[in-house]
Amino acid sequence: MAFKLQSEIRKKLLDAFSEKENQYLSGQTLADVIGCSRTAVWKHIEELRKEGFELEAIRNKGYRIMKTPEKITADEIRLGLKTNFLGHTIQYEESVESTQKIAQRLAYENAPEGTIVVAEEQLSGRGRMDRKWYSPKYTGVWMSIILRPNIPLAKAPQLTLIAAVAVVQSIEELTGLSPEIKWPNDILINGKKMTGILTELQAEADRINSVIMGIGINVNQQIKDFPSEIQEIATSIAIEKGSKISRAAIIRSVLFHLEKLYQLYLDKGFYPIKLLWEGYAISIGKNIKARTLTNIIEGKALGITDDGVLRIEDKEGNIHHVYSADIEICQ
Ligand code: BT5
Repeated sequence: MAFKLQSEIRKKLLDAFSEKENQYLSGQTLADVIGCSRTAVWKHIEELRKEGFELEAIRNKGYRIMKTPEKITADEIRLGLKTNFLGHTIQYEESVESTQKIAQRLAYENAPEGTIVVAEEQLSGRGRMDRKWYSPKYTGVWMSIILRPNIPLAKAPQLTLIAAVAVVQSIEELTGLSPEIKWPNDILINGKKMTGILTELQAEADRINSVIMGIGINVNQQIKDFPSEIQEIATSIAIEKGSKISRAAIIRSVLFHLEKLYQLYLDKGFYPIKLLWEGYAISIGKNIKARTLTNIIEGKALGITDDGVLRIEDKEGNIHHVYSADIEICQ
């Protein structure tokens, strides 16, 4: 077991467990190793539990680590990362309000394009329109990416679609699952939401200073890990695949695919992305209900325009262009 923790005492404690993998260590042994009382040992054990360690405590035997938290480290992301610039600057955080906030600050402070912020947990993860994004510790990919594309403001929503294609390609490649995209920003498996994307901008007049692309991927949660209000609508890769998967591997893969698609987009425009996107889109050709901020449009989803705008044909044959909405697919 390899552990990397800040505090020296904690490190000693973990080293002791590490040397005696799978064995019980008594409170007294641990107290001797770290040079403090058994009460202090107990406090550290409780802290470890809070961090996600599963520890067994047996009377007259002592403590044993049954499971370590599957933490991500910046080095683990870097190891085997095949990109030219995405993810070359990594800000790794244990617990944050939202990775978007941190990325916004970094972007404002001129962080280079491709900088990513990754957190183990978000206390106020955000969806669109200030909705909540549940981001429990050690279970998902909660990541914000700073981009600085030289494109007009009106084209910014296309970036959400690029990110969606990148995530689908990664999950397909790593797991063999077949995720689908629900316009504009949801990725579903078997009809349940596995990923959400939030694209935010820092802009002046018609000039984009930076784009903060937030990607939340449910990776290793079980159903019970979701709050009850989303248990019916949410899923994770582990639930669908039946086994856990490395979150660092997902991050590397998403960055790899995203960089390729982003370069393609900057070189050739949105059209090649549109073709890829349509291949994964769930709603196209179906009857849908689109709730925009101001009204509800019902009709058949015809596809997206070359700018990434959703086209819906209503019963009367009128074509509506929808820039932002929540989509419900009707049976
Ligand atoms: C989204 O919004 O789907 C965008 C989510 C973006 C999250 C990332 S994580 C990294 C970065 N930092 C942030 O703070 N945010 C970004 P929206 O389409 O508005 O969907 C929000 C809705 O999804 C909620 O109202 C819930 O119904 C549902 N939901 C919340 N948490 C979920 C989860 N973990 N899995 C599936 N569904 C969830």
